[in-house]
Amino acid sequence: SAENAERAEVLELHSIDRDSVIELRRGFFSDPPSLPSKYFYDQAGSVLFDEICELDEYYPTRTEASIMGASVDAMVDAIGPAGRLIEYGSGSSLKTRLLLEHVHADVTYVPVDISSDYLTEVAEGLRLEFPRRRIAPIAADFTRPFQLPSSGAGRARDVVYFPGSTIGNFRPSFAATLLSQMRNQVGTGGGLLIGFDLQKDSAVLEAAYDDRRGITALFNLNLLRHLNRVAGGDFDLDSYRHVALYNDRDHRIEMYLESCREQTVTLAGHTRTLSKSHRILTELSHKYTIDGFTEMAAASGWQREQIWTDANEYFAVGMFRS
Ligand code: AVJ
Repeated sequence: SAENAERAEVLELHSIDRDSVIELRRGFFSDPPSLPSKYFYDQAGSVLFDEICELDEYYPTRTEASIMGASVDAMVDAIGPAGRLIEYGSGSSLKTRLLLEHVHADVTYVPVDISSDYLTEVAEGLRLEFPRRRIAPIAADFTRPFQLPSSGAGRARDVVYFPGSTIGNFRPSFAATLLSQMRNQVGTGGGLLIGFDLQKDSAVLEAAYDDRRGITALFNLNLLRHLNRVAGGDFDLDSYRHVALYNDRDHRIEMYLESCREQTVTLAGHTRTLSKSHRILTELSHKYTIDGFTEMAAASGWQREQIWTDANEYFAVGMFRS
């Protein structure tokens, strides 16, 4: 019935929290409109992202994995007999398992993720795979301040692990805020092991974010399907096209969904008009130089200890100390 449909809609709208509704409205009902990248990762989006990682054009995942594979011993030495290895974001990846296989036996692994269901699943899987390792998940949105349980007296240092160049998705000012938050969490002497993507030929970058098979386009459009489901959206998926451009001045890939016609859209209880060719910003992916990233980290209280990169210098993994 209409009443049930309405009740379901209200429920759906409440399947994201109040802060997220406010954040959505603030982004979508301003100009230019934007939508938060975190909505890429529903179940379908996570599957599409895994497919992206396998694409010929998408170099970051395999390059980072090969850097980690080549230098895992040095990384594990740099981590030391840490108190905790705190991973910001999921934690089911190949890179995580590589580290868990090699780090000191007493290290506790602390995955931090916004989705507590996903976190439980990941933790269960890892406990089966690494029965002797302590695994202590924390359900939290790492883009907001959150508390780590105290590590207890006499524990070795904590190290934050932040792979995947996820740091690149944030504007440099907010990336610096996150780096400071991490610095405060681990305290003096703590560590940061972080992956970041490097500046390179714009044709290589644009191909990585606009692949021939159109998987990245599906990934981008899926964000609208997700918002239709959880935030009362009525996006018509057929009337947007995927756009990925390298912005040379700000050193970043910008992903958009471009409206193919004039249309009105409702989201989170409000309605707006999009004109033909109007672009909705869905993702930024910043590309750094090693020196530029080191400077940003230093300004947030991190001293560079070591940088590992690949032969093409496409990607970098850095170890920093606070
Ligand atoms: C997982 C956020 C690092 O920015 O390269 C891949 C996401 N977007 N293709 C990136 C993404 C389009 C990816 N990160």
